[in-house]
Amino acid sequence: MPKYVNPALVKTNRRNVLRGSLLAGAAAMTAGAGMAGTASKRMAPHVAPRPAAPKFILAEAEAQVAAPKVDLSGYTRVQQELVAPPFAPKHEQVATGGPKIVEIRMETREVLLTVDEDTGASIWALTYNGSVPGPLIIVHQDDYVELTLSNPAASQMEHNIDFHASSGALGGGGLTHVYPGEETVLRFKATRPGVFTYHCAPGGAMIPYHVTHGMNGTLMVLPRDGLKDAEGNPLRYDTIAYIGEQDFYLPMDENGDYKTYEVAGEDFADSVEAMRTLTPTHSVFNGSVGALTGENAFKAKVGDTVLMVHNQANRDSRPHLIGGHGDHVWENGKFANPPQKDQETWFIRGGSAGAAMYTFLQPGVYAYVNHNLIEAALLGATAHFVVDGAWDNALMEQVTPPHVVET
Ligand SMILES: [Cu+2]
Repeated sequence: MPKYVNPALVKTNRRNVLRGSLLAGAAAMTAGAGMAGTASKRMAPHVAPRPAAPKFILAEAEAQVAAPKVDLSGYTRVQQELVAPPFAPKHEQVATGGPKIVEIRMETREVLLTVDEDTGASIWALTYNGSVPGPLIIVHQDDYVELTLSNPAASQMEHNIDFHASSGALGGGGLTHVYPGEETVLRFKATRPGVFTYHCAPGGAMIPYHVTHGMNGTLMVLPRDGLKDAEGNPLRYDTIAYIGEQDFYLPMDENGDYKTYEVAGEDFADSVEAMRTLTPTHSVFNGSVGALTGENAFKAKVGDTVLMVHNQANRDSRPHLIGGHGDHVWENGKFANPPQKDQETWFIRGGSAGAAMYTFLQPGVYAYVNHNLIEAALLGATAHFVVDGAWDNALMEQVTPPHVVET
């Protein structure tokens, strides 16, 4: 079976791939940006040859080689151990010392993921480190992110990564195409504070295909002196709730049952047709229905302050915390702008991440939903916070329980 490393390999859909995507050409090319001469010996024999790099990408590669080297000798190197969502890696809210080079490692893993246990809906998810969303990365402004991106030899597909936080080369996408069995290292400076999406972007129809197969995540760049409210006072959180909202477009057969596939990439032709409807079959938090409810619900105590980081790499969303608020909301997710106060529902633009901070005032269960309630209730976009503590009657009290009224 051929690997699906290049859109052109999917015979039935070559036309779709090449039609209607501004980046189709750029994509084909960026695959070739990875340093001519070494590619052929690294490629598995059954993998299609890399397409020739267009002139502008070769020029970009040459420009890098010709550019003066940067002296980073004054920087301390640290390694960040990435953890699976919804958790955040160990980090400082206020940076100590000067800017650092933060080394991280991610693998492009293709994993069979059950999206909904009730229906058996599944997908060969394309992931960073095996999770949907990919891990949350946290650095401070002016740190360097130094990513080693590795594509296991067993993979079916080529992958790369576009960091919205970075500058140049298609967000790094042009410099990080890795075929099965390859790895690459990209370093970029995190010049702007905020929460930013990252995602795979191999080119053409493969861009939405990879993104809607789970290949996206969040990089949080904290201000060096930490978060602040609109007046400039420090804001601190007790925990981070990292929520990646994912729209899936799962192909169905003529009976309306979800189709299954043997390997990653095999669903490409069907997926393109499903994606063209622009109507997701699922819109879930953290990869599957129920990933953040029940036993998987977030836990907190009254008085705890949570920073909810919400990533949506493809499609608009409008999160709302039922029974709570956004005390401070960076709807666009960019911390150089003052947060909005006391929000009820905020808007996450597809292709971005946002952040909202809330201090729990009452115990009980809070539902964090996409307040397109059809998506929350029918498509899966619901998470729960279970909060312990003492009830405050001054804030709410059931004065009279429901009872039958004599008429
Ligand atoms: Cu990918």
